[in-house]
Amino acid sequence: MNTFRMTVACGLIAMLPSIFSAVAQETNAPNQNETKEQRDARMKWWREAKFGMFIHWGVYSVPAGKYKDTDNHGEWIMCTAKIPMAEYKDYTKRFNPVKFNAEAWVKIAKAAGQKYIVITSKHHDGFAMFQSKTSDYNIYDATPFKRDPLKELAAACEKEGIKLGFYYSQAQDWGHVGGAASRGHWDPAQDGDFDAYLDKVAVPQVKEILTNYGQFPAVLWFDTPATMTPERAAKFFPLLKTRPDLIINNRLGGGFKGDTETPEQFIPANGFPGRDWETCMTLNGHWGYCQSDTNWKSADDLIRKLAEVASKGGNYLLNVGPTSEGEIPAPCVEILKKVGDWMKVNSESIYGTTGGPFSYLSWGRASRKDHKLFLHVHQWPANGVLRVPLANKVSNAALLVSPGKKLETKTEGNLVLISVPATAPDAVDSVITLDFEGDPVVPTPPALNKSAKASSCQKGAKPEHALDGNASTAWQGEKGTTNGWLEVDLGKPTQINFMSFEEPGRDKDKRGQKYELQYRDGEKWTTVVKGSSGGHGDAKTFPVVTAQVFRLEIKSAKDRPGVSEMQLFGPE
Ligand code: H79
Repeated sequence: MNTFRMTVACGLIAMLPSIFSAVAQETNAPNQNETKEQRDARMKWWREAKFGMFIHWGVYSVPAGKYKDTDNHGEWIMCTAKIPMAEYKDYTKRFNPVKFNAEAWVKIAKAAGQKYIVITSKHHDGFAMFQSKTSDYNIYDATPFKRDPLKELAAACEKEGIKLGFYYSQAQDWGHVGGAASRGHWDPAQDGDFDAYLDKVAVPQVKEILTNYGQFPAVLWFDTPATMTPERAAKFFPLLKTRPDLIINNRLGGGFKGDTETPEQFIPANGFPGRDWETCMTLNGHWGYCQSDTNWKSADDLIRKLAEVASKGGNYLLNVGPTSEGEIPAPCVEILKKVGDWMKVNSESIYGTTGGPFSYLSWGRASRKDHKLFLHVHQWPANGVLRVPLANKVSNAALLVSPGKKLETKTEGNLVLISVPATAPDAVDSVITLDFEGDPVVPTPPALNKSAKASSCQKGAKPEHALDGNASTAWQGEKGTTNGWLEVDLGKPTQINFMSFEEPGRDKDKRGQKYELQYRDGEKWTTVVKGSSGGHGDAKTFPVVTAQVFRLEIKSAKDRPGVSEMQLFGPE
């Protein structure tokens, strides 16, 4: 049988694009010389944790998304409503979160099955959520609250066995002279020298958050590296090295890769083979509290996303935005509780797992622990037979909820067929465990390394690059083009009901494509499905089409058309 192992090389494409601008200069960087064993030991708790709570809390929770006649802002309100510095600083007087209870928050995370928390210690607005000697623009000195919530959270996390991490906006700071603003300053009070800001505010504050909270932070989460250079990033290195166990994300800038890739608001098509990664997502449409935004994701959706992230080897950092009174909004608590109910029964299929061997399963996802697969069945088979595209010998199959009750299995070609009960134990995600022997052997994706053609081709960006299983190489149309097509010949008529593609990383404002998937139908092209992407590709399921030649037609692209990886699959 034709088999493969995914080798999508270290996918740089999903990082914030500005990271590309600088050449890596890491000689001085933390963890440069650690061995694989040291790294595995340092990353161990994080890799096992899989599920965390992101908390965006700051003085922006006071306006709660409203400014004059607009009500759809979030943690960016100071910038998106162009509020002058002095006026924004006035919100501190009304920031008195007396209902804040660190223990209660930690318990909400714990009940959801989350193993770690990452909270904003300072967001782009420059307001510190901790007692700071560096700047009195902080929750302890500038508000009536006069408490340090990070201290209280650190104590509660320690007590409850939850890891605590700090987000810190190192470059953007709209509340201090010289801080960066990715969309430009709007108040002359912000103008000043960026390096002086780094030396006088960002570096000393990072020192404070790294030294004043006992065993924490376990994670340091930088953001928007826009104006950082290798020299500027290096200003933080000596500090970071004082905490040898610290896990640092990839957003410091200046070419520093950090420990984790951080796709934001999307789950990458194939994860990041060879890299640790964590997708962060909102529970509604905003990170910071926005009173008008009640567009909550359902618990069902979150559970399936958690399974998807786990099936691709990542972590899921799910955000809540507490109010200015200090409460996590009630709908969030309710939804998280439902996720927790599922986790109570099924967490073995999440914690400590690695990604599964399949690029696609029509009925769900699969995570893995050594020689055990956890099959996350989202569409329960109506005929009582689950089809698993695996050529290995299988020694046991059972529902996770009834481990002692063996399910009947048989092998048919390259498939394992599992007889399952008539009704799903869980309507959203039922987990079946499957023990197998040897290394997983799965079918080769139909389009992998097949012959490709394209409308035009930028030098060195050949059509085959979109089918080579390597997301760090891409096809791109000629410079100046804003539409085009990529064609693949599968070699024989093949049943297809799913397509996904990823896009090469470029300037974030220039990404996004409108596309149609088509198949050759005699002399003409017939459209299967249409869609649009925002820089991170897209995926679509559709009724089965049997055809040999498929084409992704890019109807319009903000920059030249491009695809770093395209995949087609059919039902098992
Ligand atoms: O902290 C969260 C975001 O505030 C931060 N990263 C996550 C974890 C982030 N900073 N910059 N960006 C994300 C990318 C830029 C987003 C923007 Fe916009 C699009 C800025 C202006 C348009 C979103 C929509 C924010 C304001 C309006």
